[in-house]
Amino acid sequence: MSTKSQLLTLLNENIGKYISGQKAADMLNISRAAVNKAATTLRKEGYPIYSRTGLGYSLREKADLLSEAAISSALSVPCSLHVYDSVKSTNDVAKELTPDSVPEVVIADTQTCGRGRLGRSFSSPSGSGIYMSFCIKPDFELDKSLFVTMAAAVAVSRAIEKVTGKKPRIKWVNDLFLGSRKICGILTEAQTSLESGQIDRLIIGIGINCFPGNFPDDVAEIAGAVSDEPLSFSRSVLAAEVINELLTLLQTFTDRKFMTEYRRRCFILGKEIRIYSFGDKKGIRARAIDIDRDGGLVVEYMEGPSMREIKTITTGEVSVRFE
Ligand code: BT5
Repeated sequence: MSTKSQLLTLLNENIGKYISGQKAADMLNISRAAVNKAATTLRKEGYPIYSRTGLGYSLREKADLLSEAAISSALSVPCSLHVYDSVKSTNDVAKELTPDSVPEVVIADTQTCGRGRLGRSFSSPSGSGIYMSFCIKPDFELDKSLFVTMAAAVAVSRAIEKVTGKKPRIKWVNDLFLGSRKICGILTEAQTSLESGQIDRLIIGIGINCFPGNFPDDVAEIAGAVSDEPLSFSRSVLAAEVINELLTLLQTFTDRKFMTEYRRRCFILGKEIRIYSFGDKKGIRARAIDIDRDGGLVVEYMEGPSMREIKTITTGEVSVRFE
């Protein structure tokens, strides 16, 4: 645990009381300067830490610490948890793990190199989101990987709904929205054995903006949060619910029953969209009609050489205009 998390844990355990800098330093076995630095950083991240000369530091209300203990206590399925303050990318950490009898789950408070698809970056500010990756050893073939992303979208939606009552909507294939704002992205990566066509490991990466975060300008234009009110729910409880929902769903997802819910939550069906093939900036106008058995998006082209033709797309990007 970092000094920052240690101090926050200590203050959380002593809500409303002042702990002197010296006492905190002694208890955490660090210098007073390190305590002061950690308190300043935490305050910048929005934690309500007060300091008074002669009295020390105090936290007025319980802070939302993403902690292994808090996540474990809300889990209802077996898994092996790895919780960090900061990593480059939880997907990269998860790739180094070997799932044995139970899935491995890596969770971080912030990522310094969070990834989206196609080399895009995923902004991962500290104190406001959940960045997590599942490393599982699946017993299905590579062509089911698209379903895994879709199952994850349904599982995260269920978890958010359970914890906050909000109903996220899915934008095919891997984004969750509340209103016109993206609140979650999912990146599934596979390591396969060429001989068998089987997946050795599947890494399912999920990034959720829980509360308003410190985003760069281009991301701030599109990103939203599960709740606009900081600390209105526990990130640890939401992380645990995502684990509960996803690991439960993955036990039966090949029966495709969850697809009915995916379709119901998918807000682009019936809407005019633009389809961007890789590298194409202009896109082509189409209407989203359905999602087929294999997870492909069935569209009717509204312009270009395929105008009025109905086709199924399985990769690429769609955008939709919000009224
Ligand atoms: C995604 O890619 O949305 C997949 C994101 C997966 C992130 C998780 S976090 C845990 C795990 N570890 C990782 O390193 N990754 C996974 P894509 O559909 O390509 O969307 C990327 C685009 O979303 C960017 O180009 C931005 O426009 C936008 N974006 C970036 N950060 C965002 C954020 N925090 N919230 C909403 N939109 C964001």
